Amino acid sequence: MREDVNSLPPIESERLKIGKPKSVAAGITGVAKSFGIGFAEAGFGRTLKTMRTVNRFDGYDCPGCAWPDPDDHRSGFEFCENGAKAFATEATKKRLNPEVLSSKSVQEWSAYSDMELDKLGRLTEPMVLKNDSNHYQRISWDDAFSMIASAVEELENPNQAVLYTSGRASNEAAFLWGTLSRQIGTNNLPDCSNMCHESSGVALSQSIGIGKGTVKLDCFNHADLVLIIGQNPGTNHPRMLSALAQTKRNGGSVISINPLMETGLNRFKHPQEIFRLMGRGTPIADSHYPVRIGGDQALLQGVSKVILEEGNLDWKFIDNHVDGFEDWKSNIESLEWESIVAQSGIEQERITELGQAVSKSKNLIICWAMGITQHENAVATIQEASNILLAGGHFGRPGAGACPVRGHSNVQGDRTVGINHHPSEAFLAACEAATGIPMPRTSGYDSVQFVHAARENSVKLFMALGGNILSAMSDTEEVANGLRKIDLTVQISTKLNRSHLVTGKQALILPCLGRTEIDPAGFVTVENSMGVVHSSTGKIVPASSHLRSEPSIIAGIGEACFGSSPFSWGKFGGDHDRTRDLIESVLPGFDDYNVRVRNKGGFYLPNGPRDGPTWNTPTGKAMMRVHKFPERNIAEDRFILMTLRSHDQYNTTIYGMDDRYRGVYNARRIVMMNPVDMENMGLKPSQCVDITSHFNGRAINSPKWKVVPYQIPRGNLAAYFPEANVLIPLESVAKGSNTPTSKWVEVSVALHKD
Ligand SMILES: Nc1nc2c(c(=O)[nH]1)N[C@H]1C(S)=C(S)[C@@H](COP(=O)(O)OP(=O)(O)OC[C@H]3O[C@@H](n4cnc5c(=O)[nH]c(N)nc54)[C@H](O)[C@@H]3O)O[C@H]1N2
Ligand SMILES: Nc1nc2c(c(=O)[nH]1)N[C@H]1C(S)=C(S)[C@@H](COP(=O)(O)OP(=O)(O)OC[C@H]3O[C@@H](n4cnc5c(=O)[nH]c(N)nc54)[C@H](O)[C@@H]3O)O[C@H]1N2
Ligand SMILES: [Mo]
Repeated sequence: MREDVNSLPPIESERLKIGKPKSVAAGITGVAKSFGIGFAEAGFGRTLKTMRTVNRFDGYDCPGCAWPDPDDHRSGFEFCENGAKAFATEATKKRLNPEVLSSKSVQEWSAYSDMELDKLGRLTEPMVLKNDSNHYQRISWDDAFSMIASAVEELENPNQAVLYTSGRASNEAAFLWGTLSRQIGTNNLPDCSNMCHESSGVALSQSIGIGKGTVKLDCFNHADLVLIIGQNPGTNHPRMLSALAQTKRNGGSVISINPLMETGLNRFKHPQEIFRLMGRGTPIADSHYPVRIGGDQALLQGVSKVILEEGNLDWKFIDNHVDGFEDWKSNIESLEWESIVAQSGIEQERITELGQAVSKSKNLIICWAMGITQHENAVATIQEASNILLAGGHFGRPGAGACPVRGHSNVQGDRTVGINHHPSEAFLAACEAATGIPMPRTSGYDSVQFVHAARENSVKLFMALGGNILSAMSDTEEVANGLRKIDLTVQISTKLNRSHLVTGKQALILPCLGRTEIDPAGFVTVENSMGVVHSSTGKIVPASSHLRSEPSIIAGIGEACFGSSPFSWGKFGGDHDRTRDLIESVLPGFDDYNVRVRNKGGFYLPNGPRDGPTWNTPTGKAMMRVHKFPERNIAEDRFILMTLRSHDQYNTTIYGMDDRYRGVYNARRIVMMNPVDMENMGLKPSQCVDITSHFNGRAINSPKWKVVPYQIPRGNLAAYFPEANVLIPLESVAKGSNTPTSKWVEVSVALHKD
């Protein structure tokens, strides 16, 4: 056992510098940063090539986020500062070759910070960590595949295998991955969306019969009101700011609902419109509602109260398309303003203003992301948002609808093509017919259930198609305990991260091509946040001649495990057209996949509420669902902590130490606190505190966080993940979606004593 491998990043003595939060996003600094990062990591030639081809019709899909590109035209450069960081870290010239990787033990590597691990560069060859060793060593592809085949053979039951997916995997890779899992005999397919937009999928499926958003990019040209709830687009979806600027230019309004006033929502300078960079930028949000963390359900119910009072509802739409209206109405009417105000932290007058704006809107878009989905009451909150959209009839016409803004660039596509721990019978039956493989019918584990199972010794084989489950999941130490009990853990990945160090008894690293790189099997395809399926063609020479594409690695594992009957694995992986033919034969909406995806910009998947509206629900109508407030009793001396992203990270990949827009420099182990709360506790800026989380009688302590005074509601705190994940108890999850409550952690804070 290798318990002495650090599952948490080391606590470094960071020289925190606190500046002023920025009032303008992007602009000239953003452009300079984009090029600077590229040149430093990837060099001049590779940078220009990656920058010229990203998000072009014939180029590759930016691995940064799932925000769509325009349907009909593309500018010379379709990327943002943070997209540039994402492809520069992939196109980097640095290599972590077998000699370097095996020169240190996993214990030694684990003393490196997450940023240092990433900066070691691209993995170049398959590596194995044997159970009698602490050093990775080289292994051939064939031997690696045989090891996996033996592990599969040794399973006492197929549900001891778990196949994780991170949302960057292409449709082709994801479809084959799901097929491999089901041929092993399990639906144990946890994925990053379990920690991300699962709540949106669950909520929207119940309310409107599809677990996806219902708007197109062009809708932002026609909306008269866009609500941005619990999302930080300036950092995480910077290209979205161009769409919002367009809404504004066309006379629409944008309202931000967020405990923090995030940079980019106040002012934004379009980085591609170089001549406008010197101006003051476009103001985006017309107003800002500093809701208390977790107060959105109450706020939306308050908005609903106003809408009902104003009476300006789309009665015809409600009559024709909506069930549950009367129940919703009486629930909302029964709520007291006093508790709405107390829960949301927003005054009644301000909620009334917001409600009136929503009530007047003819074309309303509601956008949201992690500030909503990672709460105990996430599903309820999203359904309140969808009730508001239904009351105004904001479906089935351009300029309006629901817009859950996805994270990973293909997380939506992965789910569409079968990365699902409880797949539908229709999908399984179609897969069975197309592949000849008998499909398992019992539901599998999601990410949280996987960790529980691993801790209970019920997992023998874990394989990950990308990602970093150790650091991305809640309760880091418990995830580590689980991983260590597994016989074999396998990472298919581009870069080393902590999940390669905290491993099972044996571990494999299978290095793969990234998005930016030339794949001899042709282009792959992805689906963006708006349901457009399009191609992605890598353009640069691969980091190493030993790398294989993800589909070819999966086909290699499949063949080693199961040979070529009934499913001829050997035919896949070398020609992605074939995999697309298979997907077409299984899934509705993919007709003529290989032809239509070669059209400029790809094609839209069918979307009932958008195209009809039609509703794939048990009653054939959309459903207004009713919710009470959650019971919450937070002691006086406790805080609610949210964990979020800095401007210099991509999930668990740390690019740099600054959070420029929030004015936090050179440090990540910080906690943002309201200055009045600081004063009450006698805390000074940069002072060190210990944080303890509390849940159902369990306490988890995490030492040494530096305090940053910040405009955040009183009683609320913010810290960065993955560092803060250790504080989030595994049991603290969203009702209905089982998503860790990364934005709601009850904590106490005490001065750190050395
Ligand atoms: N550069 C960059 N881009 C990324 C990523 C990245 O790490 N870096 N990650 C990608 C992924 S996978 C995802 S899912 C997305 C994530 O995109 P976001 O959801 O924007 O990411 P977070 O940093 O988690 O920010 C959540 C926001 O919600 C707010 N918030 C927190 N709690 C509440 C609440 O209770 N109510 C309200 N109204 N707001 C709240 C926070 O203040 C913050 O502004 O970004 C994607 N794009
Ligand atoms: N506390 C807290 N925790 C969170 C969140 C939060 O807001 N707060 N957010 C959650 C969210 S929204 C998400 S989506 C998850 C993210 O969870 P994951 O998707 O598991 O994590 P990432 O950090 O995105 O994974 C990064 C790793 O993917 C690998 N990789 C990169 N590119 C490729 C590729 O092209 N192919 C392959 N095979 N591998 C590649 C690299 O090895 C890299 O180190 O984290 C969740 N965790
Ligand atoms: Mo995400």
